[in-house]
Parts: sequence; C-alpha cells; structure tokens
Amino acid sequence: MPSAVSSQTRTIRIGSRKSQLALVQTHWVQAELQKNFPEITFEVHTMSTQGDKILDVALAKIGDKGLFTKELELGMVNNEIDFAVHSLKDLPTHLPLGLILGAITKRENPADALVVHEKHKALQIDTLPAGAVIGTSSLRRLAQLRHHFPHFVFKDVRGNLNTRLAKLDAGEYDALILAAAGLERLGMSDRVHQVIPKEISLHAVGQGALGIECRGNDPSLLALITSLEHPETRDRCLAERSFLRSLEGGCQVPIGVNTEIIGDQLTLMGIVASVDGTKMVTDTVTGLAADAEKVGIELAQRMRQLGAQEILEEIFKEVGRGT
Ligand code: DPM
Repeated sequence: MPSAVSSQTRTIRIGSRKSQLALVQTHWVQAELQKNFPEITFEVHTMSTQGDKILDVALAKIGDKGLFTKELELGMVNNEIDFAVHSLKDLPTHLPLGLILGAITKRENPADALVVHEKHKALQIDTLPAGAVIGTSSLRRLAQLRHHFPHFVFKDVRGNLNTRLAKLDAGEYDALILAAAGLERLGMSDRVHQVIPKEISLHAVGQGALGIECRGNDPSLLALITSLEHPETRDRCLAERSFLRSLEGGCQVPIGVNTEIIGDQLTLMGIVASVDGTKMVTDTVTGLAADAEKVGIELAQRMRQLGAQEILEEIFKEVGRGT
C-alpha cells in the first residue's frame, strides 16, 4: 500500500467522533498539522461510535471495549481514514493489531471539576448539604466522592456536555462532576466552580490529553503526527496507561491516578476503590520518566499486594471487565 503521505493527492483523512467536544479537539489537531505541513491537505471525517448511540444506559453497564473508539479503529484498518483523534482517556490500553498510539498531545488540566446549580454558588464540595444530588456516570468519581461524602445522593447522567448542563440548570441535579479539560476546550471554563483536589479524587488515566491513533506500518504518517507530541504529557500518560493495563482495569473501573514530573523523575500515584467507597488502596511510585511504563507496572504490582486485585475482582463480577 502506498504511504498516505507520498500518495499523489497528499490528502490526509483524520477520523473523529461527531460530538462537539470531539470536533473541537480534532479541528485543533487539524489546524496544528496544517501549520506544520502547509503542503498537505488534512480533512476531517466524522463517524458515530457505539458510545454516541447508546445514551440511555449507564456507561459502566455497557462496559464494552472501545466504546468510543472501535468504529474509528475499523476505519483505519479498512483504510477509510489515516488516523483518529481521541480523548486519551477513552482509548483502551490494548489497541487492535496493526494500530499504534502515534502521539500524545499537551495535556489540559487533568482534574475533575465540580459544576453546581446556581442556588449553590456560595458552596463548595465539602459544604454542599446532605442529600445533594450529584450527577456522574463515572464509577471512579462515584467511589472516591462517596468515600469522602457518604451523605450525597449519586445519580447517573449521560449525554453530551450541553445536555448534562441543561439537566443541572433545570434542577435535576444539585451538582455535576465533569472533567475540567472538556469544559475548558468547549470555552466553558466559567462553569468550573471548583477544581476537585487530588486529596478528594484522583483523575482518570489519560484525562485531559488527546491520543492520536494510527496504523503502525506508515512511518511517514507517523512523522506528521509526532510533530504534535508533548514529551512530558507522553511520559506521564504512558505511566498512567501502563498502570491501568497492568491492573487489567478498563476505563470504567474506579481507578484514579495523579502524575508529576520533576527533573527526570516521574511520580505516579494511584487509587483503586470499591464502588461503595468503603475500600481503597492507594500508593505512589517514583522512577525515571524515561522508564514511564516501568513505573506504572511497579505501582500496579505494589497495589496488587496491598489488596487492589480483590477490590477489582469484586467490581468485574458486577460490571464485567470492560476494556
Ligand atoms: C471515561 C469516563 C468518562 C468519560 C470515566 C471516568 C466520564 C463519564 C461520566 C473513560 N470517559 O472519567 O472515570 O462522568 O459520565 C469523557 C469526557 C472527556 C473525555 C467527559 C468527562 C473529556 C475530558 C478529557 C467521558 N471522555 O469526563 O467529563 O479529554 O479527558
């Protein structure tokens, strides 16, 4: 197969989901590449994924592999698109044969954010009243928040960001927990009422970064994509993904992380929590950023010895293994 880049048309097809957030992200990638390679044409091709179609079922219950990525991956395998832009946290840690994670872009704030109904605007997460209805479909957020705030009522919420915010504003929830990065990218930073500190809740693996997935057999295409790589984000996210992969946790299990790089040292903190928030295992490993994946594996091994595996087995029994 001729390389996509050396082909006569020099048009590169970028695959994206259709959601507003996905398109903002993909258009950013498209614009950056266009700047770096003005002689090439970059086109965006949109596709719906299973996760876009099933909107009425709790995410954790669908728990399928690559809920937001599979159709785009098929598109690459079938040569309908050349690469795909994903929210890295939605990209499974095991990729289909022939596909690789070509680049990881600079991360936005990876933390979760509290978004409140107007009537609570004087309050913070630790002052919201008992019985406050908190909207989230993330088992990770649910488990960690339940641990600290057992007096809240947690309720599933699905749909795109605007749908969720509309439900909040209509009074269906007292507050939502959403990724700060998603709100920021959509120009809604003003809805970030409080950034949830890591002492309360660790973020998801890869949160706030974009992952560009491509075919592994096309070095000239890879060379385009790696122009967008952000080395520090890559090292942090590779450690996080290696931790998740080693624990065999999918993206729908209560596993959270925090990473930091100082000099050449990378520190990875992890948490595995039971869904009811009563059991938690947490630990931290520091190692060379250049050995990011090793740091992730080591943390997983240590946390397994501390009981993380038992907590995960319990959850897999209920919701399946996911990705
Ligand atoms: C994954 C989760 C959620 C998304 C689970 C988790 C949140 C689901 C929910 C794996 N993917 O975080 O524990 O709260 O109902 C998703 C969002 C973004 C990427 C939205 C969000 C934007 C932020 C980013 C959905 N995927 O988390 O509020 O790029 O990291």
